Amino acid sequence: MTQLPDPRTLTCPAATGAVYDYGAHVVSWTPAGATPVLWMSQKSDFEAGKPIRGGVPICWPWFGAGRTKSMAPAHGVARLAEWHLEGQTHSDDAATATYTLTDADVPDALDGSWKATYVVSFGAALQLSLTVENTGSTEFSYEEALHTYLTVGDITQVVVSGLAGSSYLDKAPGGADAVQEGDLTITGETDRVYQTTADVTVVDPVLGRSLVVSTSGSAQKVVWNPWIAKSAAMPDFGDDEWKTMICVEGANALDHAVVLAPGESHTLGYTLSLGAA
Ligand code: TA6
Repeated sequence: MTQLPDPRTLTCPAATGAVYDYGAHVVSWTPAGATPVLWMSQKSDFEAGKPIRGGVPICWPWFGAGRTKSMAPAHGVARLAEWHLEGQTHSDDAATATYTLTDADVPDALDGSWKATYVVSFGAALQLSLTVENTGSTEFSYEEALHTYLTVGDITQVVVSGLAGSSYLDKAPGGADAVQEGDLTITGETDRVYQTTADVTVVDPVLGRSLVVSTSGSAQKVVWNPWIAKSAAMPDFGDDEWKTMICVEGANALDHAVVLAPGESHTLGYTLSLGAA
């Protein structure tokens, strides 16, 4: 397998970040004066053809095994493709990179002609924007998620707020779909697709910070922690790494897949920022 070249590092007075052209995969973001915010497995692969276990995988044009529950590779092809760097900008407030990918690059992604544009902005907040345009003459639909891995001090002490009252699909073994009552705490394998557009806050008393996830053009938030057994079953995930991570994703999946008529486009926006301690 081919080891990836080093990621691009983007720096400005407000933050530093790193992103691979492969998958347009953001692998780190550190606001000025803070500790790194994105989580990365110490056992992740960094090889063409394999997913990177951490940072912000782009899940597109399907989520998980897709609506048929038989799609492969998991979470689609965008995170395994070589995106094209179209440009970079630097200012005091943010360093940005703009990537594109088209049907010419990944012809088997979906039936149709399309162009994806992904803008990454490393500043006091991490701002991500995934726009897909239907450049063809036939309608198509797709699922998507920005599958962000967050570093926490101790998952058993984390409180996730902002989900109260939202219904969720529970994908964990033995899970039952329900409505979230109050804040969410993680006490086992947690794999939930919440129907909500609200901000979600991860309160981390150990690191003394909170992380706020805001989205636009996203019908769902996905919250995932693999806990003990699933962590042990993943070769690119350390057995004890579940203790210091949580995924809070912005998504449009399942019955909230995006449908684009010819000429239409859709943007999924994801903003991660440091909140109060
Ligand atoms: O977003 C949560 C999830 O769908 C989990 O079910 C788990 O499979 C996770 O994504 C990781 O997926 P990956 O394909 O990166 O191993």
